[in-house]
Amino acid sequence: MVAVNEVVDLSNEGDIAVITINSPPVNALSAKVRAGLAQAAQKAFADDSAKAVVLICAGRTFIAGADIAEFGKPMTGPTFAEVFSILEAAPKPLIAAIHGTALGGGLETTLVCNYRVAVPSAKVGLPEVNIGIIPGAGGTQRLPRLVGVPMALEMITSGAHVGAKQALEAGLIDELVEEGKLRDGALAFARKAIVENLPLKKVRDLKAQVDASVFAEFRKVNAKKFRGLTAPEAAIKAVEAAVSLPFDEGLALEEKMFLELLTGEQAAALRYAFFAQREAGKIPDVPADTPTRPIKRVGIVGAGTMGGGIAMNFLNAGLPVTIVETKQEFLDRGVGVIRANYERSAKGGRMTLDDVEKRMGLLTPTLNLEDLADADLVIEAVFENIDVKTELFGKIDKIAKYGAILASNTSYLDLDAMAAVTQRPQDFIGLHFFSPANVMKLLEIVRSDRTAKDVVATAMSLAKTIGKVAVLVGVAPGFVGNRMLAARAKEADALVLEGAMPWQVDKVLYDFGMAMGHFAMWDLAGLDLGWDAAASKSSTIREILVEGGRRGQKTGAGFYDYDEHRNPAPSPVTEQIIREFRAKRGITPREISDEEIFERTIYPMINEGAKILEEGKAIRASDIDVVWLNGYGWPAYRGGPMHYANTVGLQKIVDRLKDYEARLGDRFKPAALLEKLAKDGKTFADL
Ligand code: T1G
Repeated sequence: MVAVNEVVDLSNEGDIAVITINSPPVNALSAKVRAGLAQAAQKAFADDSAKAVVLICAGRTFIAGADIAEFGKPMTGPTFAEVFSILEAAPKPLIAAIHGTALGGGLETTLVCNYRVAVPSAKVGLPEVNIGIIPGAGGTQRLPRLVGVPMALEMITSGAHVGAKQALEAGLIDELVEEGKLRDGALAFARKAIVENLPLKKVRDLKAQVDASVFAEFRKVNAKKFRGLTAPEAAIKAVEAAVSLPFDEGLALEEKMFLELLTGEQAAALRYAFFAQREAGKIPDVPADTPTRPIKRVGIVGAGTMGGGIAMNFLNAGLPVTIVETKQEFLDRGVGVIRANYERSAKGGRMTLDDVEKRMGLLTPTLNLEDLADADLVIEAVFENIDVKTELFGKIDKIAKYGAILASNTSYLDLDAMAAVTQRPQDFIGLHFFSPANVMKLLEIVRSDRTAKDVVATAMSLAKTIGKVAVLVGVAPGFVGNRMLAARAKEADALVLEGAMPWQVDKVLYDFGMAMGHFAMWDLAGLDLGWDAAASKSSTIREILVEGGRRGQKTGAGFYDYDEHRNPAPSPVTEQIIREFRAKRGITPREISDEEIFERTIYPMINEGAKILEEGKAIRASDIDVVWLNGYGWPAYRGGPMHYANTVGLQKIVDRLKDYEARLGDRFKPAALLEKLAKDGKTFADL
């Protein structure tokens, strides 16, 4: 075995040369790896004793792409094109041996090899659009030639990972080898290539043919999904070139578009979001090796919408769940909803009926709180009322075993008050799921001053187990997401009073890229969320709507009117209610510009984010962005509210807030941290 450089080595197994890349954590195609790979290949190709060459990676995965950390910096080392032209000119069979995830430049590397073998657990993909770019090393030209245009379009514009079995069926992989025996399997394939003198197949020599109408149809079908994004359209154009242009011209067009996107704002924002999500998992005072508590059985109190959704996360992860309700009818309804959700997934082919029964088999419904005595984690998801919750935790504290973690799913109530009624505040934490809890990725993990570090570590790792993006936040009303949402809500309501219509406000947010406008979001969540009929006195427009039976999408009417397909339309009824509401309060409506709507709904959120950082209720600004990207439909290509503020410039935001403060009051007063950063010419990224 010869070390070509620190991350690539070359060895010989009889008459087969083996190039091994070993560059943790994911063998990214960094400058060092590119240089080592080029040198190793040239050596192996020049070695007459080697009749074939296997390219394999050490560690947990094959090359998972270019090194994203190198983007935005001057490129060093050989280019992808230089390395790939060496590999593609292999004078003897070159076989890529794939395990883990061959992604982006990693999959492109295999496409310049003659053959690809993989273990069944491997996945392949071209996820570049997820970071605002397109494959830049031939993927848009070679993949359509190998798997056909429809599949290539789907893979490149979705960034989805494809399993090895499906890749084999598509001709992307030539052979599946035994799980855990990749090296042996690859060597056996190489030996077969030598013995059977298999041809030196080059993907670039294949033809990509398709009817041009496929592209028009693809654009039409995905228009909504690609809204606001620049990379998917560039990817479609590149694949079109794979059909219409000679290979090298298509490659040149791909590279041109790749470089344009790479230096663009969307790519910068999406790259930021990529690393921000990974950074969120790191807690400065809770080292990665902090021992965690074993979670083998979960207890959930409350089988309503949230309780049921939360339970599904653990059932999906194979963890047994005991779910408690106060009445049999509530329990039956809750369990029924869980089963119906699973059966719908099975009907959609996303799981088998056997999977449904396996998951339901892990669920133990009960009316008996004592049945939680052996749970390692108990999560309450009952009615949002502090008295109800503290009384419940008083009971759970007496039942739950020593070392069990007690958690509340509250979305804004005082966690410390709940922990204080137990003898074990150190075992108490907030697990704030988002509705629908089995779908939404975000999990706000709320740490109180008394929460033990191993409880924090356990919650953070459990979030990974159930496929959530976890963000650790401090105890404050509304934590991070809802607290900032409240700042936006205050202005959205004020703007409607002053003269705007809900659909005007929503259009501004939607055009900015939000998944949904503010009032449309309320209609989805239900205008009666937290509404108390007894206390309702027509004191807000929302109360009047609910009193009139307009509770949102579920009643076909809320701020908007909805057709049978739940498509929203501005409502003359709501408009009339708003006009009367203003008149009753002597408010003369005024024309409000979209720009004012934008600034007054977004800048106070950013200002609230700065206050959250000042108070230490979030570890870093990028955590706040991860909350908004994964829980509140903030457009990923804008990186999140704090990143967006950096792109606008903090001084401009301070100036605009001060202008509104002078006109509308001190609720717009810039946070001290925001003012200081602006004055120092800094951004939230400098914190
Ligand atoms: N570059 C640099 N660092 C990377 C990386 C990459 N491509 N992928 C992962 N990391 C780091 C990550 O930041 C983390 O670091 C650690 O590895 C573990 O990652 C020419 C231009 C591979 C499926 O988009 O999707 O190729 O936080 O926590 O959950 O066309 O990482 O520990 O310090 O995510 O097991 C295309 C991106 C690049 C794949 C593993 N490739 N990576 O997931 O671990 S563009 C991608 C992933 C490209 C070419 C173009 C995932 C993963 P740290 P992790 P994981």
